Amino acid sequence: MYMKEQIREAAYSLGIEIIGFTDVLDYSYLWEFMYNRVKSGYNSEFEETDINKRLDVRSVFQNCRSIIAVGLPYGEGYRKLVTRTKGLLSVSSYGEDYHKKLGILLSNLAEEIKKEIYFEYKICVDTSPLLDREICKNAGLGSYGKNSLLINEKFGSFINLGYLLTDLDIDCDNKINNIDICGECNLCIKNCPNSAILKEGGINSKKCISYLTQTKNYIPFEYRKNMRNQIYGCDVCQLVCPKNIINSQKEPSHDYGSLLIDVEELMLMNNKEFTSKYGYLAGSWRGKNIWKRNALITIGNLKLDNMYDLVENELKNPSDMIKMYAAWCLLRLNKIDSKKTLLNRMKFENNEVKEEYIKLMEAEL
Ligand code: B12
Ligand code: SF4
Ligand code: SF4
Repeated sequence: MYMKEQIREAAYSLGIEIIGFTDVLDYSYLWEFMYNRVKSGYNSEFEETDINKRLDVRSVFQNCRSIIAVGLPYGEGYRKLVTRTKGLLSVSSYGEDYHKKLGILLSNLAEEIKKEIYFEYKICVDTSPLLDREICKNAGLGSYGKNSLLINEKFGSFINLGYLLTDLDIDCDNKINNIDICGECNLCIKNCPNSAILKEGGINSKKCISYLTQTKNYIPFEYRKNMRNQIYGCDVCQLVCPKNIINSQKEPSHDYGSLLIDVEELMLMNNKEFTSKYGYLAGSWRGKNIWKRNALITIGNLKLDNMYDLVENELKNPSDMIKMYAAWCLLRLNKIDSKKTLLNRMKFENNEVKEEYIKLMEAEL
């Protein structure tokens, strides 16, 4: 049997500081929880809809016998950036896409192990149907907070998760226990801008700002204000969490200034310019138009009046989605002028856009 201490050493030599092992492959103990979550509408469209697939590791790698889980810390020393004029990306999207970074680390780890023993494996980082956090929790990487993040004792919750599904027999320390690490604290619940965190812990994804910045679905008016200037993701429930003090007290490992987004420049970018400037970021996966929609929400929320004309131009955008959010933004910037403009534009629009303009003009925004 290839020993986990040898694997740990190989991992440390590659700079992997958070590592654990589990051979729990059957997660059907979560079936009812997952079913009720979908029934309550708390799931997001980014998830596999077949619950059984999500709960059986062998649906992804049939010969799986054990899992080597790792955490990659990010955002060292990050403190929230304050701005009155710019958009903001969450710190998880700073620098090179973590899917790529973790994928390379896991592949290097597998190569190291292969020097000792031949084995088969599959790399999973974020995009598999499996429950990354539950697997990593069972591997001992951390415990859940009420905000639903997996919190590591030494590094807090600013860690991304990935793992190797392997056909190795490893002597694992399994932990299917849920330790309460929050106690009476409820800072994340109190501070969540859109009240997405449930009283009992866990989140309603449909209300989470991180979800709203990524979804292509329609965003209800009442949620748009709470999105403030977020262009991608949200960090609030992690930044207020006392378990992350450890992180905020560190010296910043980078200048995080590139998380501030010039919304005027973003509004004027074509697809090629967007890909060349932001394509390497994890947060760019939804493409330019979703960022542009979020920029319109930001301009409306920050009341950037100087951009009125630029936004008005977007009423001629070929995308109905952009037109509708431009209309919302204009009404936030100048209700009287924009109402006249929208009424004039009605004759050029299809029924869906017209109906939205009417709804917007009648709403208290
Ligand atoms: C879909 C998805 C989202 C959705 C839904 C998130 C969610 N909470 O489910 C949205 C778009 C909202 C999202 C947002 C974010 N995400 Co996301 N996301 C995923 C994805 C692809 C699936 C998550 C999933 O299956 N959720 C389903 C259910 C089962 O999870 P759940 O409702 O939270 O329930 C579990 C726990 O919360 C807990 N629980 C439930 N109730 C209670 C009650 C109490 C009291 C406690 C203590 C625990 C607890 O037990 C449940 C069973 O495991 C995973 C990658 C993956 N394949 O797993 C990444 C993943 C969860 N996301 C990640 C990250 C980093 C984020 C963001 C921080 C990004 C950002 N900065 O904006 C935010 C954080 C939002 C938050 N508070 O969770 C990381 C989490 C790392 C970590 N340390 O936990 C993951 C693991 C990606 C990765 N591989 O690194 N994400
Ligand atoms: S990521 Fe933001 S919106 Fe989502 S649960 Fe955390 S604080 Fe709330
Ligand atoms: S803020 Fe408090 S309640 Fe929320 S996850 Fe952190 S410790 Fe738990």
